[in-house]
Amino acid sequence: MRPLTVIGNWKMNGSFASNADWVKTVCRGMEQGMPAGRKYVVCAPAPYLSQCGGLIRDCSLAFLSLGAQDVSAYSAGAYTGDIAASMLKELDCAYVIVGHSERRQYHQEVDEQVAEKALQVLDNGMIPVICVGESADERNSGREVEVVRGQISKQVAILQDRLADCLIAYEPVWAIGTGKVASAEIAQDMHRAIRLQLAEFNEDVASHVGILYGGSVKPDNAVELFAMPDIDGGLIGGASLNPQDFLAICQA
Ligand code: G2H
Repeated sequence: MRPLTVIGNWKMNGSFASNADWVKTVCRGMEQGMPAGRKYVVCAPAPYLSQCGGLIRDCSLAFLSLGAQDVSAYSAGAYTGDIAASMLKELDCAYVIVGHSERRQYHQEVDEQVAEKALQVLDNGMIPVICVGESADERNSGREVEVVRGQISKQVAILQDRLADCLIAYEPVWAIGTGKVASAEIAQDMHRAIRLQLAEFNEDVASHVGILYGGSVKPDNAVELFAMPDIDGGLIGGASLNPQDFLAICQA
């Protein structure tokens, strides 16, 4: 049984004051009781990981963890501005997003690099959240499955069986921050396609790997999405900035 995982991705938002409010509000809400067997993660911007890690530790809820939004593909050395996976581990991160479409779009990240980042995360005892997804043009020309298959096959080639310890996030680029959520059926179809592709490689990996949906998830569409058999949770951007909306999605 795969646990439902809900990950908030604050992207480049926050301040010391608003982060403290957010974590306190979410912890207070979660202390009232949450559905059993789920995992919740907040991915804060790198400069705030230490602060958020401390706040999360203080509320000591076993199901709430800290995550980062990116990591270096290298372990250490002359890579100005990069952050090593070992450093994220020291800051108490348990999850790291890799290959988000905004990294691919604005920083020209490619699949091989994304897989190398995932390896760094795994080697340091954390869980990579590997993002894949097609653009609007790719879907409109009927190539969405081919594009996502291409992204997944590069991950399989490099990560092999270690994919069983990763999460995959299907985030159609046309649904990210646009308010255009993929219907639960469209999302389920792609999640199924990803799982079947993984099963071609290794059935065990396919049945273990959690596949999250990301792209304009809100409290009012989360229930339907999370009810789908191959959707194992969500990666939440805009709606995770509001602690009440994040709590509502976590309870969906
Ligand atoms: C997709 C998602 C979170 P949003 O990027 O990663 O963002 O929910 O704002 O579409």
